[in-house]
Amino acid sequence: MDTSETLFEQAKKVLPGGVNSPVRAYRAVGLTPRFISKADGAYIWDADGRKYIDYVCSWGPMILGHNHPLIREAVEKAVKDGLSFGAPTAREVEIAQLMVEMVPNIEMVRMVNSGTEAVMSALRLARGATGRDKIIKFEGCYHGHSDSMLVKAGSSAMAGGCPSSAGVPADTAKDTLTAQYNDLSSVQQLFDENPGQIACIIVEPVAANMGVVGPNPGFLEGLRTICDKEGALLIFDEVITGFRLAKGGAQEFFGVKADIVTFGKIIGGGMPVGAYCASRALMEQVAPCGPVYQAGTLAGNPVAMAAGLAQLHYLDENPQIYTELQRKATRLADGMRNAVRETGAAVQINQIGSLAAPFFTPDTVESFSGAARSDLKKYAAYFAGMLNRGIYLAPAQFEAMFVSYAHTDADIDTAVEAAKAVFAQL
Ligand code: HOZ
Repeated sequence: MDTSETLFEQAKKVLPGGVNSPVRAYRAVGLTPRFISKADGAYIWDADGRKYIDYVCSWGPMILGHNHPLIREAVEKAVKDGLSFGAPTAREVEIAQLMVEMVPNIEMVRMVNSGTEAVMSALRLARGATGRDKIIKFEGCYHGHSDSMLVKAGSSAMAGGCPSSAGVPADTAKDTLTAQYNDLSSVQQLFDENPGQIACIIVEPVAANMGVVGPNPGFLEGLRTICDKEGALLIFDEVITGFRLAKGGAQEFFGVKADIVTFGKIIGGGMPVGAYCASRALMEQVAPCGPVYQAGTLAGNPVAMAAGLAQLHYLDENPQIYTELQRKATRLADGMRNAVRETGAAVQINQIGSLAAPFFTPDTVESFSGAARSDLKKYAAYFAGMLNRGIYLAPAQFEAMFVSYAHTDADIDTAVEAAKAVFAQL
């Protein structure tokens, strides 16, 4: 039988680095990646037959846990009617209506196939609507792999040593200005230096691709004020926070209005889906209503829509999920903080809603520079220790831990106990 080791050897011959997405290669932690054979609820199994408690949750979308019966049944039913039509379907209308109802400040939705595509299209819309070329992003925030977003990016781009990717034309990169997360003066300075030229600010409302760093009080509100004053648009990239922090995502959680919101895999229940959403006035700038072109055969794919609808309906109808997610993640973070105190390890635990991350530094982490000070060797040791104890985590520091509705208190306590044992050895 193939093991993770033998599969990785074969994979390296036909896939760059043996993977289809860099962080999965485990280079940041110096191990052989676990090849996954199945997942159910809060658990994931590797090709070697080992079972883990999963705190990656497919990087967020499995908010109800893996293999949820309602989503699986919706997919099975949809598959019987055909896999792809490249034509409108009733389900697209239903999911858009549901999203408009659940998410504040959006009136229209355009479905795409991933968060990367959603962001790329949202930026085009912002540029088309304002007639301006420059955009502001934050160092260490990650918005997928489109050219203009691979400038000082977080996540695996940062962990892999290429936050500003080769292959991005200098002419493209020059229009991406970078500010510091949680530092409004760095944003205002860019507007002052580029008067009337900045189309939008794009931000992860909770920076969850540099570990997890929440917005300081007033930061998101300040971005809103600056955008209003400067005639720029505010884009919330809610690929991670959307439908996770609250039904209405970060806009609802923090009470700050965005002009354009992007979503990713969570609205497909884990299937490849993304969307960008805004007011009618903005969205009617998009073709075929307006001059901003964007298209895709697989956009609104019927099977993906069925999965997404099942997940979003469930979230909509069961608002207690958000209270429970908050409670479980707080239990996890508080438990890990106790483990830090008891072991005397120099570790910070950040948590916002059902997102959490440890940083291996004695100082509190409220910024990209703070996150970047985390000891990456210690993260690698922590990762290996946790994996050996049956806890499946993101194989790089600059990612988040995701808690799902399927995690039980016992699952959380097992992770806390594992962390305590690992912290004691750091
Ligand atoms: N860097 C991505 C998550 N933030 C990785 C996703 C993947 O490899 O699947």
